[in-house]
Amino acid sequence: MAKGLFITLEGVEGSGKTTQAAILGDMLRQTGRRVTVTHEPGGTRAGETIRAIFLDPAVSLDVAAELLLVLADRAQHVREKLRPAIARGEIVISDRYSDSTTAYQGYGRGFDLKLLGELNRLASDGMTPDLTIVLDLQVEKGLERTRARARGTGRGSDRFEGERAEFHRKVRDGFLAIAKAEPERVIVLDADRPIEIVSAEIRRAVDDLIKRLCP
Ligand code: Z5A
Repeated sequence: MAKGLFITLEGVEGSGKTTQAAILGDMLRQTGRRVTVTHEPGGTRAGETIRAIFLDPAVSLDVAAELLLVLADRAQHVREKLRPAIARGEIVISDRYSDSTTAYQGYGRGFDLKLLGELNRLASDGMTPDLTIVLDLQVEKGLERTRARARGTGRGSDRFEGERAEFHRKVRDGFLAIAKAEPERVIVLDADRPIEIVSAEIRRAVDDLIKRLCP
């Protein structure tokens, strides 16, 4: 049986994570691998219920409640979906994971990073990605993309779209700091380029990972 792998995509809103997760999933399936593409918050029945509360700007949430919701979502996601898929030898691609908690609730909201490290370990049951790809993009460009999408699809704004640009800049800096601290796990790609160029770079990074971990 092929060895399971865990890949996460991270970055600010509108950086292209969802688009790239789908493309990567399709590319890997074409090579005969079994792939699960999933996301946080969400990815399980409990998670989708948490997501609806979490993203609804009309639901008032204290920042501590916000943090505990993403952790509850992750605890369920890891145990119900991620670990079983990896144990079956699949490649799991998650659109956001623990680094989003560090970036949004730590760098963005100001929770203590050491405390978040402990909480992330509890929620993730110690499950760390084999590879994390941060899609790096200027905050204003990401927000422009999501506003254009909202105009096209009628999709409403969420809890974070209403945050000031300063908040999103801190989040972006958070992702870059995580990448600097863990260069063996995290790579940063410039997301301000055409979709096909970014997906080709992601594919190269994933092929290298597969060669390294599943020779
Ligand atoms: N959150 C948290 O606070 N703590 C946590 O621990 C976790 C999450 C796990 C989830 O929102 C929110 O939860 C998130 C952080 C918080 N909020 N924020 N900010 P979500 O799941 O609804 O949304 P998102 O994760 O932020 O993703 P997004 O807005 O959907 O953006 P994306 O997935 O990165 O991008 P996309 O959907 O692929 O692309 C956006 C648009 O840009 C779309 O129209 C594409 O066609 C277009 N696009 C994509 N790539 C390109 C390129 N290269 N060029 C031009 N246009 C492009």
